[in-house]
Formats: sequence, structure tokens, C-alpha cells
Amino acid sequence: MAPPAVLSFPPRFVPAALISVCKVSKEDIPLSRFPGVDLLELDSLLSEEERLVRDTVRAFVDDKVKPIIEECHREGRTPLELVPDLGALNLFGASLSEYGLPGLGGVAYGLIMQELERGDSGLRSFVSVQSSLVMYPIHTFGSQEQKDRWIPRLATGEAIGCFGLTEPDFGSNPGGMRTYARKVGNDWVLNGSKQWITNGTLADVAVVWARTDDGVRGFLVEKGTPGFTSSDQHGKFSLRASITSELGFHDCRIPGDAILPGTTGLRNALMCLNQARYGIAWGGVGSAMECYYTAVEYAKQRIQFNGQPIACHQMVQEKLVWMAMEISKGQLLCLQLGRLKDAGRLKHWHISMGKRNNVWVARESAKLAREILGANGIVDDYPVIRHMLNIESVFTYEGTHDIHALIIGEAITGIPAFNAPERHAAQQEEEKPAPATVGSAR
Ligand code: TGC
Ligand code: FAD
Repeated sequence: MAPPAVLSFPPRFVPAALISVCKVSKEDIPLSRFPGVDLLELDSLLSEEERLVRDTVRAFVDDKVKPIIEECHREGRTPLELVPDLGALNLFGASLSEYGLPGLGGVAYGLIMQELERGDSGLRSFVSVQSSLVMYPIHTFGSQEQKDRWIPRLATGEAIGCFGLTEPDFGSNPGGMRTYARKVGNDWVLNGSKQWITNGTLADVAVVWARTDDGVRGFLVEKGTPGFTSSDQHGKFSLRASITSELGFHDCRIPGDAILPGTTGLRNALMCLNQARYGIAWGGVGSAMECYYTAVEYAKQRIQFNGQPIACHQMVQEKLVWMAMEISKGQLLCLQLGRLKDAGRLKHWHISMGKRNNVWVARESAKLAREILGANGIVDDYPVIRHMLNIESVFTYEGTHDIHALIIGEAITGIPAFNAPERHAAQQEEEKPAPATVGSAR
């Protein structure tokens, strides 16, 4: 059924009441084609291939993601029905070139992340984890057998992976990890736990980082291995369309060849993070673009005082301008990161600049857009509140905003400022609060 002309603007701006009056179901309304946010004609700096990749993923997000994502977020469910399409579009491991993968350059890869995160940060996470944190380490540090076994299945989405670095007591400081892999005969025996692991319960294979007698090494642990448990973490108000899990290893025996042979220390895990953080820098722009676009359209249509749209007020315009300016700067930053990556000159602290700045821009943009939408800013008829909640996870994971400040600070000064001076055990004992005496409280 062709929708009435009044419904020709993007569906998210059609009030639910209007839909029921016109007897048009949400599915019947033509899906919008996001026009992009490009105040500086940055499109002219992209190659034809880069634009094609971006536009393909943009259309995929409009056609397949947007119609279901609010429901997934409400239900706290990963949109697994999208996985075959993501695989068919070659969005898993898109920067690899073996096994029939497209071997895209850094900018094209980044644009994929931008568009996916415009849809939902959890969806971008799914693809980031699969590509940067599972396929990348298997490809870079794995044996030929490991690559042949996993890369083709991960590329199609037939297999799902997860990345276990964070532990309950070691988030920003993964170097303190307690998970231990002990060599027993030809096998390895793992003990420990990981927390906050994206896709942990879904994963067919977990890339697990563990301490050994020879330093930190990476291991592939397959679903169903005795002694390997996983359970979902509940109560999340953020990234609800993405599963987050705990992993447990209880005398978990894995074969000797489950080690990623090319891993030699924590730096290999951090190399994986570089790939994922690079994608997040672009993803932040995508999230901010969606919030900005929603706010502009809303402000032009929402009438208050004298029949005027709220966009006519200086204070509203200032908010929109802040978003537009910061998005434009974020886009330029990403583009330069991508060009440096392709030239082999990208440093890890460059990536920190991108992750830190652009996720902050997305966070601030979500807040401003929510203000502009007034009460409508808190309901999921519009994507803003979902992005606002999601970005809290993104602000924290893959290195918190402040950890990235310290990474950049170390690059500038040459002085690492992560560690406060160590406190002695006696000092810690002294600082413990005195036990409360029964009946002493007044
Ligand atoms: P530090 O002594 O500084 O470094 C240890 C070794 O690693 C080298 N290195 C790096 N190598 C490659 N890339 C980097 N970014 C690197 N940073 C450091 C370093 O040169 C050293 O090498 P070597 O050969 O001398 O041993 O390590 P540290 O223990 O002091 O920690 C440094 C710190 C705090 C920056 C780091 O640990 C850190 O980045 N912490 C944040 C933790 C984090 O980001 N976790 C993310 C978990 S995964 C996740 O969140 C997935 S979310 C889902 C999604 O992505 O969508
Ligand atoms: P903490 O390290 O305890 O930090 C708490 C606060 O202290 C932060 O504000 C931090 O900036 C500050 N702080 C800590 N140290 C310093 C310092 N030296 N100087 C100044 N400030 C400091 N991990 C994985 O391994 N795999 C995954 O797939 C994964 N997915 C995730 C998905 C979600 C939804 C979330 C929320 C997290 C995920 N994580 C994952 C974990 C994530 O990487 C960690 O949460 C993150 O590294 C921060 O660790 P933490 O939460 O323990 O915070």
C-alpha cells in the first residue's frame, strides 16, 4: 500500500497516532535513505570504492537494521537474524584479503563501522568483535590450521567469536590478569574468569588471554570444552541489543595446539584493541550523525510559540551547530587516521585520539539531541535515547575516556601516568575502616 503524502518524510518522525489514523503499518512506510552529514564536502575526499562501501552499508542499516533495532533494544536481544546478511555483505573481517575476503583499506573499513554504529552501537560491537578481536588475532597470531578452521566460518557468520581480556578485578589494567594457563603434558589447563565479554554465550570460539610461565599468551577455547562455562550478565541499561557475558575456566583442559603460536605477551592483545578502537573512532561519528540528523529534522518540524518551529531559536541552533562542527572535526580526524593506517604510519596513540574524541562527541551529541527532542527524547519512537544509553558502554570499553587521555599523555610527555605509587600491605591494613560496634550508632 502506497503511504499518503503526509507520510513521505522519514518514518521515525511519524507520530504513532498518525500511523494508526492513516491505517498504515510501520512496515508499509518507505524506509528513509539517510542523506549523511557532510558540511565540508568530505565525500570528495573519498574514493569511489569507499563511497560505494559506505552507501551499501548505509542502505543495509536503513532497510534491515532500523526496522527492528528498537524492539531488539527493548527486549535485550542480539539481532542474530542479521548475521547471514552481514556475512554475505563481507562485513566480517572486511580488511582481510585471504579466504575470499575483500581486503578493504582503512577508510572503507572505518566507514562500515560508522554506518553500523549509526544503526546501533551493539551491532557495530558485534562486527568489531568478530572482525578485530577474533578474526584479526587468528589471522595475525594463529597457525595455518587455526586460520583454515576458523576464518572462513567466522567470515560468513556461521561461527561467532568473542574476546576475553577483562576480568572482574582487572579492567583498565589487564596486565594484572589472574587467568592462568598451565602446561600439563601436551595440553594446557586454564583456570580463571573473564567478565564483560561481548557475545560470550553466543560464541563458538573464544579468544582468551591468560598468563603462562612465559608471559601472557592467547588461546582459542571452543564452545562445549569441559570446564569452560559462560553466562549472560543481566540488568544492562546500555547496549541492550548486544549480549555481554562472563566466562569461567575451571581446570579447563585444551589441546597444546589451542595456543595462538604467534602471541608472546600482553602487547598482542593490545594490538587487537588497536584494530577495534580504530573502528570505534569511526563508529562514534556514526552515532553522533544519527542523533544530530534526528535533532535537526525534529527541530524543523516541532512547533512551539507563535507557530514557529523550535529550530528558529538561537539556543536550539547553537546546539545543532555544536554537533555539526564536532561531527565535521571528527570526520576529518577519522579520515586522517584511515590515511595514516593505509600508509602504515598509524600509531596506537593516534587511535586513542580518535576513540577518545569521537566517542565523547557522540556522548555530548546524544545529550544535546535528547534536549532538543524534549519529552520525545526519552522514548524509543526516536533513536536518540538508545544511542545515549549505548554510548555509555562505548565511552568505557576498549579503554575508558580517561585511560586514552593517559595513553596520549604518555606519547606527549614520555611519562606513563597509569600507576599511582604502590601502597604497602601495612598501609592498606591501616586504612581499613574500623569495624562498627553494635549499638554504637546514634
Ligand atoms: P604497558 O607496559 O604499557 O604495555 C605492555 C606492552 O604492550 C605494548 N603496548 C602496545 N602494543 C600495541 N598496541 C598498543 N596500543 C599498546 N600499548 C602498549 C607496550 O609497548 C608493551 O610492550 P613490551 O613489548 O614492552 O612488553 O602495559 P600496561 O600494563 O601498563 O597497560 C597499558 C594500558 C593501560 C594502556 C593498557 O593496558 C590499556 O589499554 N588498558 C585498557 C584496557 C582495554 O582497553 N580493554 C579492552 C578490553 S576488550 C573490549 O573492551 C571490547 S568491547 C567490544 C567492542 O570492541 O566493541
Ligand atoms: P575500571 O578499570 O575499574 O575503571 C573504573 C574507573 O576508574 C574508570 O573511570 C577509569 O577511567 C578509572 N581509572 C582506572 N584506572 C585509572 C588510572 N590509572 N588513572 C585514572 N583513572 C583510572 N572486555 C573484554 O575483554 N571483551 C569484551 O568483549 C568486552 N565487552 C564489553 C562490553 C560492554 C558492554 C562493556 C561495558 C564492557 C566490555 N568489556 C569487554 C570490558 C571493558 O573493556 C572494561 O569495562 C573497560 O576496560 C574498563 O574496565 P572496568 O570496567 O573494570 O573499569
